[in-house]
Amino acid sequence: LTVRTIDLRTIDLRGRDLGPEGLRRAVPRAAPADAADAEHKVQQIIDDVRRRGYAALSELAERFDGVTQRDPRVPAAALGDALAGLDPAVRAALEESIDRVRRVATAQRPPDVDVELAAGAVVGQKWLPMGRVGLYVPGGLAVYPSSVVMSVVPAQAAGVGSIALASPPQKSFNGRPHPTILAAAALLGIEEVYAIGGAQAIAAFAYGIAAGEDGAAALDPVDVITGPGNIFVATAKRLVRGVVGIDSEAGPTEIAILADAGANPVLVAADLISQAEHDPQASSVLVTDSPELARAVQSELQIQAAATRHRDRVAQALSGRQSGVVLVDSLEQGIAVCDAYAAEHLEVMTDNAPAVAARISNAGAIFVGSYSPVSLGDYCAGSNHVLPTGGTAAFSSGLNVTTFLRAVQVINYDKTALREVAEHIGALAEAENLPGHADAVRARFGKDSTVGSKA
Ligand code: HSO
Ligand code: ZN
Repeated sequence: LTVRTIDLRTIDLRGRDLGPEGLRRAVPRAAPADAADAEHKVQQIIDDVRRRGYAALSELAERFDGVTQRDPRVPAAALGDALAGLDPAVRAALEESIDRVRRVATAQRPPDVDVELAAGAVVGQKWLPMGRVGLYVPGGLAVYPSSVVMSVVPAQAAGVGSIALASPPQKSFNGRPHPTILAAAALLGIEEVYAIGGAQAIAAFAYGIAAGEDGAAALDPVDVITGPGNIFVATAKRLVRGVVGIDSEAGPTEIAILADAGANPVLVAADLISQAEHDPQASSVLVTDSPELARAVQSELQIQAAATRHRDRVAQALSGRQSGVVLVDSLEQGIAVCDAYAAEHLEVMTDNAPAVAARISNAGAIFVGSYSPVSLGDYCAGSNHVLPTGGTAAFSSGLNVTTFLRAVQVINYDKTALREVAEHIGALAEAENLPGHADAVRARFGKDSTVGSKA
């Protein structure tokens, strides 16, 4: 048993008055990935899939996944078999998770509105589901049936009629996605599942695939693609954005913990490790005004990390430049640091945690108090675990029901109500040198109408 020491760096901001931009530079962050190389390769894959459809997919499955594939569609029987073979304890856990996530997602649905601005002047807004969505579920090391739940349930709660799922073919499972992924899909009633991985899956969803010569049915293009993935998946999503909608980019996972002297170092260390175990690139950040807590957490980390199953991954993640302890003068400054960092997950373990949490502006999700660890949110809280990373929480949201809805405004004025604003329309149309706009209103009030003209 090789015990690697954890080298979690300390960033001491005490006595330093950095503004928001200074703080953004000071917080631990991975070096930005160089996407240029991936971009070229990914564009070639997208073009190839667009041009040659199933033939390209089959070649790419051979090349990247080492499987021979004629039709990537997973047959219904395989989904049924996977569900039948699912460990009952895992099934019960998934069912509880589905139930909780569904209750929250359903409640998230924003109400339609109708505003009567004047007599006979109504503007409404209604939320309509996307017609068809494509959900990507990563394969390889990370087999996350919980992520199937997190992607599918909000789409179902939004009322999306057509949901397709793609996950990489696995050599060890006859070229199908991992059976737990298939079982989770089956549990959720998803029937359209494809064994397609990487950038090729994103291309297939964005552009669709024509029916194959040897009987493979057409894969219809989708309106929105969501789901985490590696650099190739993320790059492909970026390249097809505009053709389809995409969710926010989910990179390596992050946890930040804002804690004061009263926090339990055993719990803080355990939670930092819990997300570090995902990936050597994962980030674990402690923000505290207590040097004593920082010291206690550092020594707890050595003990706990040595005993954890994925100790190598954990040690790498905690020792990387993307992780660290940030020492601050006050809770005030701690909050500013957390906002500058904009963590995917932020735990608040301070005195009066709800009040402190309420003052946080930037985080993908906020976990309040000692009994709301990120692991709870990953599986069973009822919140979603597909969340913005890399600071993007400052401007984007995790998966939720609105990811799969569009707001459509509905305008309904009667003649009197239109006449009331006709003059304003005329004035603005003239100011923008678009007299046809004013004419279109005037036409409604008779041929010689001067409605809307100032004269
Ligand atoms: N913490 C991950 C999600 C996950 N955890 C899946 C366990 N399984 C990113 O939020
Ligand atoms: Zn996790």
